[in-house]
Amino acid sequence: MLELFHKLGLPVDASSHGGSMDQLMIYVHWFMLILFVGWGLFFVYTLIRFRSSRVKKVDPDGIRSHAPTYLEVAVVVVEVLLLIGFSIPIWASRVEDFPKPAEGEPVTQIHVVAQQFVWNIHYPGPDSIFGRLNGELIDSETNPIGLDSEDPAAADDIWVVNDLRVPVDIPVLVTLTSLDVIHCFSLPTMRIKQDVIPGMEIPVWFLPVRESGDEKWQVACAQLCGVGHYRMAGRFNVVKEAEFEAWYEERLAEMAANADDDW
Ligand SMILES: [Cu+2]
Repeated sequence: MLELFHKLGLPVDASSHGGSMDQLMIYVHWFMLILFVGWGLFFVYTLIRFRSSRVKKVDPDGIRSHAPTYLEVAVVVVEVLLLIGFSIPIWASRVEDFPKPAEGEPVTQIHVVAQQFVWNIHYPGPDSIFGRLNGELIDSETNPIGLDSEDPAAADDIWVVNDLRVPVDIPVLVTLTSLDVIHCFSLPTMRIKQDVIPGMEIPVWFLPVRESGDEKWQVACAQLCGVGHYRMAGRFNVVKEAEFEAWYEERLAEMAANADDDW
């Protein structure tokens, strides 16, 4: 069944929790198919059963059978089952299992600053402390997140634009903020979709369980956020830990070189 959905365009699932969400989606689709076929057949039945050549006189009392009530109750029972039996437990496990970097768990921490029409991504570096951000320092070319280089915690920080990279098999904890309007942080291959609201810091997490390799994965915006919304898409790569660290060092050196140029 899952294969059929993949053929129909469902993205690959490379996260630890994606399987349960896909399963729920498959149940919902089966349910919709049953309802669609059921109501469709009933509609055709009424067209034939109550055609004008057969029913000459309108019956003001209408239907007397209790079958529709029972059917409606059955639909409600299935919907409640999907909600209480599947959706709420999946949501609860997502919320309860939040990674805890404060307790020493290995976690990739990322701060994503959404902006019309790019994803600015801030990594705290080996000290795991995000350097201070100052809105007044924002420069779309040289400092899109307003990182304050005076703060010692900022010394090992890096920022990148539209290039989200994370190591495989380590939980990723993302804090989402917005510079302007409401955006939506969407990682289809991680089954992650979270609105980004100006003035709020919203956490979201996932565990990538396989590398992206040659596949083109995206971080996309799933809210119509302006005229350039269509191009608000970045690359999203899940790589080996060593590969991630090499990339990190490279970017850190590049940023240091750029900072020297400014002097
Ligand atoms: Cu957007």
